[in-house]
Amino acid sequence: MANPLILYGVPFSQPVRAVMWLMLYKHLPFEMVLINPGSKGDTGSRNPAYLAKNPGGTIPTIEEPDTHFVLGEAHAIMCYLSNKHGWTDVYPSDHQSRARVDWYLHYHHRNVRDASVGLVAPRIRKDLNIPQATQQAAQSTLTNALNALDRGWLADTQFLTGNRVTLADFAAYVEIGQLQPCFTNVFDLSPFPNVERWLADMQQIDGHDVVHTVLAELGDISVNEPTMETIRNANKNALRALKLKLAEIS
Ligand SMILES: N[C@@H](CCC(=O)N[C@@H](CS)C(=O)NCC(=O)O)C(=O)O
Repeated sequence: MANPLILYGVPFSQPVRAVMWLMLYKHLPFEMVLINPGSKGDTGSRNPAYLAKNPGGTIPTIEEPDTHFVLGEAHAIMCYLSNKHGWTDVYPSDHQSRARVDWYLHYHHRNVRDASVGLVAPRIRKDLNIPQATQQAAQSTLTNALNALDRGWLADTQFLTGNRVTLADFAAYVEIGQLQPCFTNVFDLSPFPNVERWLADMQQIDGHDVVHTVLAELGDISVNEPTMETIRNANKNALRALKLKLAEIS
């Protein structure tokens, strides 16, 4: 049997969660190797050993132990795995349907991803010292993106690109989902009813609860910001939950 794929990252990272969720959803066994974003330590994303794998120093990265193939960027990873394993349910083979998924995946980076920049990272990644003006700009970009999702992408379909869940939905949910009252509770999503309906549907998708253990553990951070110890424990408990799930699917 081939050695399982390695996923470098931490469960708290949004793009890491997107990749984790896809692999759990498709029952692809993997091993998670902890890499702390922003750290220069032995297990840090800015350590030379990790930078040799991913020069940008970001998580996630995957590595195939048998071929030594290494790949960074969550969306590139999700597309690669879908192509490799023929997962055409989540990444359709029809050119136009696939192009719509790609459309969202490209759109995501400077739009929906700002949920983390504007609302979550400032409370969790104090080391980044994200300026107030950047946070405000990111919140305004996020609001525009939520309007686009609510009035456009999700106006007539159950999921972002149609009536089946695709890579686009995994990528979007890990950003928007983290804001909900059941998790960090840092943004009012009630002005976006189609987004709220979609969030509820995404919660029913296999793997959701395991992947979001870290957020359930962290709880509401809207009033009191979590300590480093709380964040570490949330990641630890999430890893424990992940290991149990992986033992089930391996
Ligand atoms: N576009 C990248 C974004 C990855 C990213 O920003 N990851 C963060 C953690 S959520 C990171 O690794 N940051 C490194 C740092 O803070 O030095 C992807 O989707 O993989």
